[in-house]
Amino acid sequence: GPGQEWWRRAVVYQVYPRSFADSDGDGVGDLRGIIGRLDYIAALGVDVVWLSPIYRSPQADNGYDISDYHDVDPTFGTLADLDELIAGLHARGMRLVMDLVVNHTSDEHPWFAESRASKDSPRRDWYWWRPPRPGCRGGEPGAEPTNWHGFFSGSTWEWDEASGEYYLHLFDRKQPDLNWENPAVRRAVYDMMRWWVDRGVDGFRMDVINLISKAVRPDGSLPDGAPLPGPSRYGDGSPHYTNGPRLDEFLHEMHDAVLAGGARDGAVLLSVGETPGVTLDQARSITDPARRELDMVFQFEHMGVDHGPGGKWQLRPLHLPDLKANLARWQEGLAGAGWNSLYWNNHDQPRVVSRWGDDSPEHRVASAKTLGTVLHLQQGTPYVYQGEELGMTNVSWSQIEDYQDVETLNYYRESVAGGASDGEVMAGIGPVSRDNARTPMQWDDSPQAGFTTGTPWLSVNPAYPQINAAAAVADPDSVFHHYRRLIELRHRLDVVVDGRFELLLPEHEQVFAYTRRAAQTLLVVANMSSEPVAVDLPGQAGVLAGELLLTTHPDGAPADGDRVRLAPWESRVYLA
Ligand code: ISL
Repeated sequence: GPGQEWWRRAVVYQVYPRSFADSDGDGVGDLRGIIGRLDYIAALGVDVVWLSPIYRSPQADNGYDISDYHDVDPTFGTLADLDELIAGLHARGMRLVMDLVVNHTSDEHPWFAESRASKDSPRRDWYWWRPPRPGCRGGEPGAEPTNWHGFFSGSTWEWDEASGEYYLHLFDRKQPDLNWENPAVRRAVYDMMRWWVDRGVDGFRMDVINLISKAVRPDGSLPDGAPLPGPSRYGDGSPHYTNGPRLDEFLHEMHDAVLAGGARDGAVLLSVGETPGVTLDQARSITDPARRELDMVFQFEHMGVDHGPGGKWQLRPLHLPDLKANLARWQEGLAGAGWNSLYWNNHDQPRVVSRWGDDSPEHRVASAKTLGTVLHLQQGTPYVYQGEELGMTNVSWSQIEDYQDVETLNYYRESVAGGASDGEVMAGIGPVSRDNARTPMQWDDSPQAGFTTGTPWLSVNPAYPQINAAAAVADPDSVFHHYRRLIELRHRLDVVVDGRFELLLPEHEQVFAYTRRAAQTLLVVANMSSEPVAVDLPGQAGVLAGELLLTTHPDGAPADGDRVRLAPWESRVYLA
């Protein structure tokens, strides 16, 4: 019944197929590569695999630009391979969540080709076509229908000379936005989703799903955004397309049309919306079971706590109290109301051990484990991104030629064209580029980390001789086995699923400590720094005298009353 859904106790593992395992030596990961590694994934103990897009695609954004929703891209394999992957997961008691990218398609999708063909095309209205700004000539700078700056730099509008109008693309020009105002578009999406459910998928991760409703005016026009700081000629359009006026309505409709039907085996489906810019109130409304929209969302506030004034390209050192305050706010804000998803990493974020841990040889393992501990024992559904369970690190290449990611390349081009030096721009890109997450999975210490027998599409991180799956699986003290134990705790203990979260020592700059309370009490205390620390946890002497369930440092000093001494990056979990 409601409140008892399987995903409340589940842990999800994200596979980015291009970078996971290459079975045929072409340098790009594929479905047969994943099939060959299912026992590895199962050994971690996860319940679900979320597969980043494998649909047919020109790969302008590594598959987040789809040209056929009903087929597998030949780079990754065939529909038969996908069926085999689903069967292989199900046989091991795991489920498959597909990435659903329906804010936009590829410009090579037949829907868009038809839409673009002429102003009178029956599919014209499936996308956002608008004339140039009044008094302007189409194609000239400033003639765009709105001043919006795109996620991947430049304008969100592309001029189409042939039909004399612009089309909207919040991301790359090869990713035109679908017009969700048109009911035929929505029906086509729901039909496609049901087709995948019938094939055996168990849920959907919905790409930028809170961008599907745009704040269109009755006359069809879209509002300009406030000017961006600096010399940019663009504005911030995000208030006009983020969490738009019809978002709840569309999600509810999708729920009734697809999600309510459940999976092929009769279980409930898992739905998680990727929602950049979502507020706690909106997330509460989207994930409130009574509203029947989505099970959970990926919020982004905690990913922004170390952004500088220039945004994601200007990372600053983390101020721990900011991160704790943010996560605690979401823990409390969704408790008993909606549901949290818990993540440090995905294919868009730098590696957390390099970002908020300490990736030096001395502290890498302990800091990766401790980051896992403080995240996994919160309330919600944890997501592990491939390689996170090994403590994989950033690459931070210094030359733009080493990078492949469209967001990184466009940002570089736009910044250098605007007068910034190569050095300045590269200093921003190194620690944050999405390619940090996309270097090939490190399987063993053989050439190319065992990812491919050919030349990998993106260079392997040179750290692979030390950091790889074979070494981690063989070492009982590895990050891998620590993650496995964390996952086991969630499966075993109701308090991890249901316990009420309370943050301790909110202002402490080194220690992350919290309790979870239900019939039992769980206490997590973690040193999030590379210096030793001693703290008092007033009122916690009882649970500190309880069972030490999990620790990064088995030789650590026992708690003394409510006082705890922790080595650098030491974390402990107590149960009473
Ligand atoms: O990378 C980001 C945060 O650092 C975001 O700007 C990101 O582009 C945004 O969260 C949306 O991401 C999703 O949609 C994109 C795709 O490129 C990403 O890989 C995907 O996760 C467009 O489909």
